[in-house]
Parts: sequence; C-alpha cells; structure tokens
Amino acid sequence: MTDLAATVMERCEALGRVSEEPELLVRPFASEAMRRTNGLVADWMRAAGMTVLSDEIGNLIGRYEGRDEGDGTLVFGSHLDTVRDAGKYDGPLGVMVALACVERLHQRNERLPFAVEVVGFADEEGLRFGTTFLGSSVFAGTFDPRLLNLEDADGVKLSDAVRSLGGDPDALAKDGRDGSDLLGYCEVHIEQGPVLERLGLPVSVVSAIAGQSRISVGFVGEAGHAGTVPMEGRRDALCAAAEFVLVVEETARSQPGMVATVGYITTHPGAGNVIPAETTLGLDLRHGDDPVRQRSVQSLRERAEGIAAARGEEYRWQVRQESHAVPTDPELTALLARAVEELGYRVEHLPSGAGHDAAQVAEITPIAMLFVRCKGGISHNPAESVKQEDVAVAIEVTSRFLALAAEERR
Ligand code: HGY
Ligand code: MN
Ligand code: MN
Repeated sequence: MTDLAATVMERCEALGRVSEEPELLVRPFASEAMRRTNGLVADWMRAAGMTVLSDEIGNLIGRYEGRDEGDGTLVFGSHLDTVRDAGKYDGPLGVMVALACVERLHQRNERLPFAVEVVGFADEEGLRFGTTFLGSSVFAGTFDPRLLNLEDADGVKLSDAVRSLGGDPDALAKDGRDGSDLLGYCEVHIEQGPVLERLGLPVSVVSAIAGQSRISVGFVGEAGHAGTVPMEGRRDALCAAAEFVLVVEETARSQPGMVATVGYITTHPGAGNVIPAETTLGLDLRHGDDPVRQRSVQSLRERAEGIAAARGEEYRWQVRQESHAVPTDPELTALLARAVEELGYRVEHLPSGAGHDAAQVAEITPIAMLFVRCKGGISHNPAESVKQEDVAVAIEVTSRFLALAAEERR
C-alpha cells in the first residue's frame, strides 16, 4: 500500500515548482502555470480511477463514481491558484489529501453509496483581478457577471482571460452546479494560524469562516518638484495614503476579533524626486460578525474622505469584493468531528480568519472544513510548511469521514 501522505507531500512539492516566475511561487488565475498545474492534477486524478472535466472558468473536477447512479455526490476540494511568493500548501494540500482518499478507495476497488468529487478551484486568492472566489463562485452559481469587466494590471479583462483558457465568459453565471445532487462539501486546508501548534493538535474542525471586504482606495493630489515645492500647500497623495494606513491599523486594533491589512500601495508617477500625484492601496478587512465589519468599512470610508478633504485632495473608493461570514454546517461538521475523535484526537472547533472556497460552496450545499497544523502558523509565505505525519492524520480523518458518511447512507 503506497504511503499516501508521502505522495501528498511529493505532489505539493511538485506543484510548488509550477510557477509563472522562476524565483518565487506565483500561480495566478488563467496563467500558463495554472494550465500546467491542472494538467498534472488531472493525470493524478485519472490514475486514481476518476473521470476529469474542466468547467467554464477552469475549475478542475475529478469524479469517482459511487455504487449506483444518482445516489448523490460528496464533494471535496480547495484551490490550485496561489498568492505571490506563496507557500506550497495553501490550496493544493486540500486537493491532494482528498485525492489521496480517492486513491485509497481505488486501490481497494471500493465503491461508496455516493459519488465522490474532488475540485481544484481556478481562483480563490484573487491575485490577478483583486476579487476572490472566482472559481468557487462559478461552481456555486453565485458568479457576478459584472466582474467580467475587471482588468488585471496589464489591462486584460477577466472576460478575455476566461476566453484565453477556452471558457465562455457568458456561460459563467449559468455554469453553477445544481446543489440538489450534492450531499455536502468538505475542504481540508492548512490552518494558516498558530493555534493548533499551541494546542499540540494535528487537526481541528472549523466553526465558521470570517466575512471579508476587499477595497481599492485611492488618493489624488498633485505632482510637483520634490526640491522646489514648499511643504506648505503640497497635495502629496502618498502622505494621505500613509495617514489612512495608520487609521486602518488603529481601527482594527480597537475592534476585538477584527483584522485589517493594507497589502500594497502603488504611487504615480513613482519617481523619487516627484511629489506623488496619485496612490492606490488595497484594503482587506475581516470579522466574524458582518454588521461589525460593515460599520468599520463605512467608518474607514468617511475617514478616507476626511483625510483627502483636509489635504485638498480627492479620494477613490472601489469595493472589489464583499463576502459574508459563513458558519459551517453543524451536522456535517459533527460527522467530521466524530472522525477526528474516532482516530483518538481531541476535537477543537476553530474559526477561520482566512477565506476559503467553502464559503462560496455553502450557497448550494452543507460545508465542513478540516484544518491541518502548519509550522508557526506561517502562510502566504514560502516558509509555509506542514509535517508529513499531520498530513497522514488528515488523510485518515478524511477517509474515516467518508466511511461514516457511507454508513449514514446505507
Ligand atoms: O486571503 C484569504 O483569506 C485566502 O487566503 N484567500
Ligand atoms: Mn490563501
Ligand atoms: Mn487558501
């Protein structure tokens, strides 16, 4: 019997080398690296006795038939795209662990009283177009066609990026799964936080996924000569942005359970001896309680407006993405927790500050999530790492979860 955990680690390693850039791991939506990744994963899926298809947005869907037609489908998955300078496990680990469980069924020539699907979602991070869950929103039928006009940093429209991978942008809003044949969705994912390490646990189940707001904020001042324009009367767009960034930090620090980040600032014209005329920054704000999050977003918008007005500048505010907080399904989570317990581990229910495709799939079927301990809680960082023995636990728990789900269907 192959060591499935070793195979999962090897495959995450192999996918970690499929990147758009040689020096770091970056795999944006509809990139050549995504095409190569889907090719590799599709081969592994076929070798596990699965049929494989790709939907209109490039989600990769492997299917392992059950005993009888029409007995429903239990779906697993996670995303195969990455952030920039990413780690190897955020996303791919969940796809590889689920695939390993199907591989085990295949090796035993075992069929369950339902089909099992493993999905590699095409875009969860939103790196290229600034809006997350593109893949899982199409899968869940929640895709917003207004996003088709979004442009990436090179001015390529989302609609053209979809066409570039052979998809039909006009079909995206109609390409969603009919949830009536789905029994549920379970996503295995690294915790991306330090709690499991502190608790000394390899895995936990997830209680809820925080809501998030992603907003592009801009300040517009006036370019000028850095050496001749007096400080008085300058309309420096970068100073306005800097003031705003500290207001973001102060807002999140003062609200329990809130995290807010400005992950990038771009300036124009971006020359050292020119007073910045324009800045654009990316705001990412999250909280488990939607009204709290929305109130903070509104208050930050008012603060941005005030900062701009006080400096004689204008401000821009573009909401790129809003997703509400999503609790996991109690029954499916209880089944997953039972699998953890039967393997001899204490059951912890952790909230997720990170967004996950499960938050979208929850629109059409019950969801559960399994967190896997990761070293130092580090993620979105090449130092991201997991222990093979924890991956082995995740495979055993997921296999046991499948067996318990099959027992329930008998
Ligand atoms: O940003 C997130 O929450 C996830 O990693 N996409
Ligand atoms: Mn991520
Ligand atoms: Mn992720």
